Amino acid sequence: MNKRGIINGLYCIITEEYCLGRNPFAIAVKMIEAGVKIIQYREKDKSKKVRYQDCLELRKITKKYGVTFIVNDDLDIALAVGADGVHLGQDDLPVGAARAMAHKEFIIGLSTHSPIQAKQAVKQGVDYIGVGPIYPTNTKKDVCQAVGIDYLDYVVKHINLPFVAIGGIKLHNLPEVLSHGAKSVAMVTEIVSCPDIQGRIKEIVKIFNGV
Ligand code: TZP
Ligand code: MG
Repeated sequence: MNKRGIINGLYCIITEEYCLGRNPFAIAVKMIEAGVKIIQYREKDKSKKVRYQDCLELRKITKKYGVTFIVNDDLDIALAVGADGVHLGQDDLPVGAARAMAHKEFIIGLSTHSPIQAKQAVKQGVDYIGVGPIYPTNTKKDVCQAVGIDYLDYVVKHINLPFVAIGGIKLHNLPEVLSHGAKSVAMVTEIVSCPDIQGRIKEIVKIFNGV
């Protein structure tokens, strides 16, 4: 797989707790049927064994449809299930250590919350960065304060890396995020907590397309 351009459009993150009691695998299929090309698995409270089993199943589904599959935090699980990449946080395994264990095409993403972290991410050789939280969100329990659109503006202007804007992004503020130069946007609750996942994704895609 060619890593360039992989971070583009809607980046969906699945966390079962926010899925309104629905099966996360069925939700993944709905996302894919609606045209989503990248899915991240993000579970903070499940056991490692369950995370591994979930990821095995999601890898099967995403592979069948040619969808990029990223595992949050767990490099070992990502490698064990043959995921396309891992998304690391500032306190996770350092990027260099992760890179040393991964194959050439493996995608490594890193959450960043400040210009300093973005510049370090460039030096560390990540494939993309997360930029946020742009707006306040309750989805990430250990989250730092919202960094606002100013940090997005900084990244657009100064950082030559693919990036995904994240944090509190909803239908109503998506146009603002896109108008500031984001080409990829990650959402958790706006999608998985919507009763009509496919309808919601269609609305989001319309906004991406400027319709
Ligand atoms: N990283 C920064 S904010 C966030 C993560 C994982 C949570 C985003 O969730 P939501 O529901 O889209 O605000
Ligand atoms: Mg993390």
